[in-house]
Formats: sequence, structure tokens, C-alpha cells
Amino acid sequence: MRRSPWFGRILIAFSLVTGSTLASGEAQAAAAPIDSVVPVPVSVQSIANVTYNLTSSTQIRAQADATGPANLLATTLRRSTGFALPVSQSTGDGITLQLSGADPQVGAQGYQLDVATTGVTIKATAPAGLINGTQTLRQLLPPKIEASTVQNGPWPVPGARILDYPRFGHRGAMLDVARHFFTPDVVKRYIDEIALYKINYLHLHLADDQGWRIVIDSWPRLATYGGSTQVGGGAGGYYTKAQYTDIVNYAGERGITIVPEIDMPGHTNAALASYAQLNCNNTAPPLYTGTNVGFSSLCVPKDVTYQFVDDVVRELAAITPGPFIHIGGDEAQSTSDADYRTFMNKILPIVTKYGKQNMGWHDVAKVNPPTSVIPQYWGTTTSNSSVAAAAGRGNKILMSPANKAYLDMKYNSSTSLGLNWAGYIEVRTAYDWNPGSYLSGVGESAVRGVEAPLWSETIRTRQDIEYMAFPRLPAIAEIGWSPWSKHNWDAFRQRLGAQGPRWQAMGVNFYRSSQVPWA
Ligand code: NGO
Repeated sequence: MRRSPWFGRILIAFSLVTGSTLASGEAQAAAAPIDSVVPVPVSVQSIANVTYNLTSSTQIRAQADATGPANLLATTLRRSTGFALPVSQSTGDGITLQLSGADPQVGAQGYQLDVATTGVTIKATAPAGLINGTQTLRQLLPPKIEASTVQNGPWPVPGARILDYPRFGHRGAMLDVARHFFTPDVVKRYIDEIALYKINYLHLHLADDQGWRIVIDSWPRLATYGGSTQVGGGAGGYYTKAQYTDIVNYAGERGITIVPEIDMPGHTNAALASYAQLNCNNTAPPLYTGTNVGFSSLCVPKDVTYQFVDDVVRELAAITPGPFIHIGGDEAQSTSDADYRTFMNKILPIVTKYGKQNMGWHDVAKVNPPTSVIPQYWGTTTSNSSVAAAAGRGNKILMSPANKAYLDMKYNSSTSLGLNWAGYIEVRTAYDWNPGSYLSGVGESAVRGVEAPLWSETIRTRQDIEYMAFPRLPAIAEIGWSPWSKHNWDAFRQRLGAQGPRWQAMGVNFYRSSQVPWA
């Protein structure tokens, strides 16, 4: 359609007033960063006629414990601005990160962010809050701030007063590195991408039928043989303990805790193939490169099984600073109910013995586990009696309903990657559900948080990961972080549309859903 120039200008003026984004051509003018932060903050007040300009003389000022988040912010901003942005403990104009003076409402993960003409101040009570505040600051800058090469300014930050803290303390992503192996660099890139949306846990699915991905010194063939292939028969791979530690540290600097998973007693073909003695018939099966589930089981009656679990958990706990070990427990279709119960009752205490808290897929709720165990709900219905009973006893539930939160489900019938056993998940489907009232008998206070799992039967590259995660991961991040009172699909899709130019600047291969007005 042809339009006269004045018509376009009226549209732009209109969009600035209403904050709405218009179709294609006119969209850019509406993407005012102040209205496009994802997840939407608890409270944002715009301050008229105030702008802070990041310049070549900007300094980043941080008190002792704020140095980590300050250095991380400086590294991010230096890439695209080319500015020196020195970090020091001085006081004055510029960007200040401080662990004092924050409104107590912000809690352990929230922050207050104030933008004045002289500078930006981020206050929090803990480093995690400062990191979250810096992620908001990145989104208040122009999208090209995310570029990996030097860009021309200016670099305005709109005048604002933001008070923000999460609805749920746990907002996770999961990456299945077992079905297809991903190198530490690919995992680190995913960490960078999810950190921008205030995700604070990354669950790594480290072992499954098709591959074992972490070195265990006392059972070396798990990695060297069990890790030697993947779905489709490729070379697979595994992380050395040093590489795993490097991932843990990289994540930690970005406010993300790694949750390692060893899936048991099913999903264990890679381990069973590596050691004949783990099999009830003392015969190692061949390595497996297909995508069936439910055919493998550790041998429940054998003592060596628990020596194996003890060794694996001990070594994994020793390199995992986070509080959780995930023991899987899903789809144990080749383990009888009685054996499943025996197995879980023996292994849950092993995790506790090594100072860690158990997480498991919600199947574990069947054994009435201690209330410290966190069942992760992955079903497709809104009622599950054993999960509701666990919540009633006091277990906290992590919410990952497969028909809402699984990032490996196709968007629609023409998506080439992914699966569809739990249905198609367009962006709106991923966004429009309430974790605090989704499952009957599991109310807000029984919910620990949300996690968006990405299983990798069909996912091979970092571009594949990005295509499935963006834009649905930010949708799950928002329902985990933002107050339900701010939940609004129409507003969300506008904010999401404004993320498009950021992902372009970052080189993220995202799905351009037609539900979203991309800027
Ligand atoms: C299920 C199954 C996984 C699959 C995934 C694919 C759970 C918890 N167990 O989720 O093995 O990879 O679906 O979507």
C-alpha cells in the first residue's frame, strides 16, 4: 500500500503515544526500549525529558562485591561501543552498581534501577540482583548494543525508575546434551542468551540412552565409550571435569546455577553398554543411536548398581557448587513399579549424603519422596494425583508442562525441527498459562518455579537450539519472573517484537512467528 509521508508521521506519533507497535515499516519508531523490557518489570516509571547518554568517558563504579557483575556489564558494553568503560570502586557520575540502599522489596534477586541525566544506578541486596539489573539496562540501550563489533552511537538510556523482583525464585532452561552432544562453546552461548532474560538455572541432561556426557573417574568407560555416539550415529562427545567446571563458572558469573542430571533407572543404555556388570544378565547391550524411550533399566537387585550410583553422585557433587542433582526417574517402563520404588528409596539418600537436594521428573512423586525432593512436572494434563499429593505433603513442584514449556515441540505443522507428541506450541501457547494455578492441587505456594526444557533428538547445532528457544524461552522467562497481574499477551507480543533487532545484532537464529509484530 502507498501512503503519503504525513500519514506515516501520524502513525509514528500515534504509536509513541499509545506505545503500540505498527505493522512492518512503521514498527521501528514504536519500539521504545522503556516499554520493551522482557520479562516485564514489576514497576516502570518513565521520567520525562531525562536521558543518560553512555559515552567514551562513562565510568562503571562498583563496590567490592559488585565487581563481578560490573566487569561482566563492562565486557558486554565495550564490544559494541568500543568505549574503555573502566571499572573502579570510585563514586561519581556514570553507571553505579551498589549492594546498599535498595528497597527491601527487591529481595535476593531483584533490583532497583534509576536513570538520571548524570548516570544509571543499580541497587540490589545481592550480586544476583545486580546481574538482573544489568540485564534490564542492556535492554534499555539501543538493540545494536548487542553487536559483537564496534557500532556508531549514540547510546541513550531513557529516564526511568524501575523496581523489579521475581515472582518465582527458580526460572530454568534445560539443554539435552545427551541425544546430541553440544560443545562447551555452544553451551556458553546458550548461557549468554538465556541470562539476558533473567533465567537463573540451567539444567544439563548429561546422560541418556544415546550418550553419557561427563567424565566419571571411577567408571571411565561411561564417557569414553558411552559418550562415543549420539542420535543418528555421529561422534557424540563428553565434558572433562575441567570443561564442566568451566561451564559451571561461566554460568555462575552470569547468575546461573547448573543443575546436572543423570537420568536413572531408565534412559541408561549408554551406561549399560559401557559396563556389562550393570546389567542383570551381565551382558552389555550395543550402543544406541535411535530415539525410542523406555527400553533400558539399571539392574535394581544388584549391589553394584548402588556402588555405581554412589560413585557417580559423589564425583558429580564434588564438581557441582549448586544445591541440586537431578536424578531423572522418567519413563522407567522397563522397571517394575516395585523395583522403581526400591531403586528410588535407595538412591535419593545417596544424593542427600553428598550434600545435594534431589530433583527428579514428576514420575518420582509416585514413591512418596521426602518433601525436600523437587518433582518436575512434564505432563500434558492439568491434573496429576501423585504430583498433587506430593504438593499436599509439602514438596515444591517445578513446572514444565510439555504442551506449554517444551522447547522441542514444533511451533506448527510446518516446523521442520522438533517433535509434536505434546502438540504444537506457538508463542502464545508458551506464554498463556499460569504456573501458579495450572495443575489442580498445586497452587502458587507449592510451585518452585518454571523450566523450559529443550530435548535434542532433532536438534544438532546452536542455530537449531536458537530457533526452538527464541522466542519461546523469553515467554517462559516472563511467566516465571513477572507478576501475574502484568500478564498480557497483546503487550507481551509488542515487547517481544522489540527483541527481534537485538537477536539480529547477536546473530541469534530466531523463529519469526507471525503472532509477533517484529520490529
Ligand atoms: C519426554 C522424555 C524425553 C524425551 C522428551 C521429548 C521426558 C521427561 N522424558 O520428556 O526422554 O526426550 O519427552 O520431548
